[in-house]
Amino acid sequence: MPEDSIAHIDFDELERKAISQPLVKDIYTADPSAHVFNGKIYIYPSHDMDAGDAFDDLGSHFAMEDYHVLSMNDPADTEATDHGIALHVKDVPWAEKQMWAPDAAEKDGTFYLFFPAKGYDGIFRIGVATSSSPVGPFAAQPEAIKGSFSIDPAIFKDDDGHYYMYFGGIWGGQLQRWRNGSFNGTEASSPFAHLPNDDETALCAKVARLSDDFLEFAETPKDVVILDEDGRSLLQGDNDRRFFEASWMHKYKGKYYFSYSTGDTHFICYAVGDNPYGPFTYKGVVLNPVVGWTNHHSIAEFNGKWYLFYHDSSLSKGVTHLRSVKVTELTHNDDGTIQTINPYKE
Ligand code: FUB
Repeated sequence: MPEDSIAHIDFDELERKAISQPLVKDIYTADPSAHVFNGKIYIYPSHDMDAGDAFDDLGSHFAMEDYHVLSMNDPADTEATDHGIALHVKDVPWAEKQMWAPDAAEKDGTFYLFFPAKGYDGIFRIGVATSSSPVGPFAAQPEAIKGSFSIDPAIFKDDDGHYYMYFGGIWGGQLQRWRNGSFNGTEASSPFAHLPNDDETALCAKVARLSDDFLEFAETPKDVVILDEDGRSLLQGDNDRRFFEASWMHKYKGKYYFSYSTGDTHFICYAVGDNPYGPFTYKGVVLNPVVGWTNHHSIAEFNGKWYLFYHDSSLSKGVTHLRSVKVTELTHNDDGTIQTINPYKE
C-alpha cells in the first residue's frame, strides 16, 4: 500500500486484520533475509531509523546506519531475539551512508554479511564483512566487492556447493545508471534518468557466482532475464510484473524460484527457471502490497515447511521508512505454483 493511500487507514483494525505481528517492537527492522544456520533461524534485516531526511523517489529517507541480527528457534514464535549492533557504517572504510537491505551466508564456520551502502562518491556498492558468529560483530573488508554496484544482495547456495549473489534495484538503487557498464552520473538527482522506455526490455536484476573466499565475484554479473508466458522478455512498462528490487532465490523440487519486488506497484512476484542463471518465466504474485511503499521479503525452509519473511509499516502507523519484520507460512501448490499471500485478512 503506497504512502499516499494511508491517510484513511484505521491502524487498530489493520492490526486485527494482519496475518502476523512484528517480530521485534523496540526497534524498526525491514528487508528480512532469513537463513537456517545450525538448526536455528537467523534474520538479517535493515535497521530502520528516522534521520529526518524527506521522502523522495531516490529513497533518501532510508538513511540507515547499522545492522542488527535477529534470531528465532521456530518461525511459529511470536518474537525474535535482537542481538544488537552487528556492524556500523562508521566501521566500514569505504561506506558513507544508507546501509540498505543485507544478506548473509556461512561457509566453513565463518559467517559473511553482504550489504549495500553508498560510498563517499554517492555510488551504491556492495560490501562484505566477516564474523565467527552468525550474529556478529562483523569486521568489514576495507573495500567494496570489486565490480559490485547497486543494492539488495541475496545469496543463494546451490546443491552443488556453488554460491551466487543476486542483486540490483532501480530508481534510488541506481541499476539504470550501469546500463553501459560504468556509472552514468549525469542528472544525478533524478531516479528516472537512464531507464529504458516503457516499450523496451525491462532492466534485469544481476547474478554472479561468488569466488571461493566469498570476497569477490567469480564472474562478470549476468542479467536475470524474466520472460512472459509467450517466452518474451518483460517490458519496462509492465510495472505489475517487471523487476524493481529485492531479489531472492530459493529452490523447490529442482526448480529455481527467483522472487522480487515490483517497487512502484508494490508486489512480491516470482518467476521459475531450470538453473541459477535463468531465464525465468513469470508465474505470479507471492505477496500482495503491504502498508508502506516498499515490499521486500525472503523465503526459507525450516523443518519441512516454507516461510515468507516480509515487512510492513503498521507498527509505525504507515511511516514508509519505519518498517517491522514479520513471518508467515508460504505454500507451494502441487503444480509448483505459490499461493498468493494477502498480508491482511478481508
Ligand atoms: O531498505 C532500503 C531499501 O528499501 C531496500 O534496499 C529496498 O529493497 C527497499 O526495501
